[in-house]
Amino acid sequence: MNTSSIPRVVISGTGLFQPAQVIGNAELVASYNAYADLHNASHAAEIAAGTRQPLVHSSVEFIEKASGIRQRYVLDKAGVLDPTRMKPRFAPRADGELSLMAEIAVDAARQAMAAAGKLGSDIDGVLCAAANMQRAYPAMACEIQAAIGAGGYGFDMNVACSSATFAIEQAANAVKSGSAKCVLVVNPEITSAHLEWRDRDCHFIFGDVCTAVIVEAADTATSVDQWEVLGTKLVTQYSNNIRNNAGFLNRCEDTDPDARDKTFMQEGRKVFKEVVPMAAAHIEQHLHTLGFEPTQMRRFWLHQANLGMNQLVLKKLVGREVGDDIAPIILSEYANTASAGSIIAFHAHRADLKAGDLGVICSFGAGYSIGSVVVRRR
Ligand code: CO8
Repeated sequence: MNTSSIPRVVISGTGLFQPAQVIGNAELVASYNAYADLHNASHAAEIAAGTRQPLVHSSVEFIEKASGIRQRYVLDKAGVLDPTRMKPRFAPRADGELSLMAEIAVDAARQAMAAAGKLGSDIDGVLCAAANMQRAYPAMACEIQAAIGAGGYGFDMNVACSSATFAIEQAANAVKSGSAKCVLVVNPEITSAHLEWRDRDCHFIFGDVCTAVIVEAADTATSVDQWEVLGTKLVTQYSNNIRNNAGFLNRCEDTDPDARDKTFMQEGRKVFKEVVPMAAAHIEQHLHTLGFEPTQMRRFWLHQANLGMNQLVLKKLVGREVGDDIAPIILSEYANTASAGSIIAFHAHRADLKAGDLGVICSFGAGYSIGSVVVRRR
């Protein structure tokens, strides 16, 4: 292909759906501790005999010190906080109704479309990219495509916490190659349904949201808020340190569908240690291939898993401590929202940048997977 004919690609709008219900750390810990007390009471004889370890209480101080998370949005607070349930409760929907994942995706998508000045008929590619899908098929993306009146094609993709950045690369490549003109990337993250709320080590980590991004050719973009995609870079490196074994083979393996390995599991400390240097090196190498230094970046919209993790990545990159102005933190309010975290940061913290300002959107998580998107305000 003649490179001069490859279109420039822009992000021309973003959207964010956030649930109305919030769980603060104090009520989360109270619910977990009530669950632990109930669990210990019902296993009192084994605990007394020394054949079972009692569950230990969680603490707000630990959560805030270890992670920086203060609250999370969820689709169903009552089910999560019920110590006899410890998971959200969703009413089943008939096949003819809009599914829950599609419903929150359409909400975020409509916001992004309004911001970009696009109608459904302008969109000819829909990527539903998230850390888990509500069903195997038909693809969520096809349902979302129909609900917003888009044409073209849609497909689902899952790269855990890097689903959004990996999808932005696919969208940018589709526009560059001509297979689509205007792509909706949508990230419905219903993490509350695959988080293990009964595990003290991780019960505080995640929240529900949906983000959406419009990716199109610069010459079709009419939005006042355009971000040229200067480059994208993806990497994966296999690790079992973040894992969820729920899948379609479970019923054939005759395993317990409610066993601990069928929801989110991680070796958090190992992840922290291994991913920080990987992410910093990845961003640095990506910027170098584009002829930039990290210190030229006006803003870093990083994955939102842990406050300390982001501070360390930034320190490695720019050689000093940086504050919210360089690397905004949204996890204190939203917790970890899987692939949506860096997109929430980009959505909420870009209005003050000027034309020509540079920034990096970067995700890191299970896989391991890291995706970076370097943008410049037009
Ligand atoms: N309250 C009180 N004490 C606690 C609690 C608690 N809730 N939890 C653990 N402790 C105790 C531990 O038992 C331990 O005690 P001891 O020292 O006596 O053994 C002590 O506190 C320290 O525990 P840790 O070593 O586990 O604590 P850390 O300082 O490492 O902090 C974190 C734990 C916060 C989990 C931290 O390690 C972290 O954030 N790591 C990074 C993890 C990360 O980035 N993961 C990415 C996951 S996201 C992703 O990839 C997407 C997956 C798909 C989405 C899934 C949606 C559900």
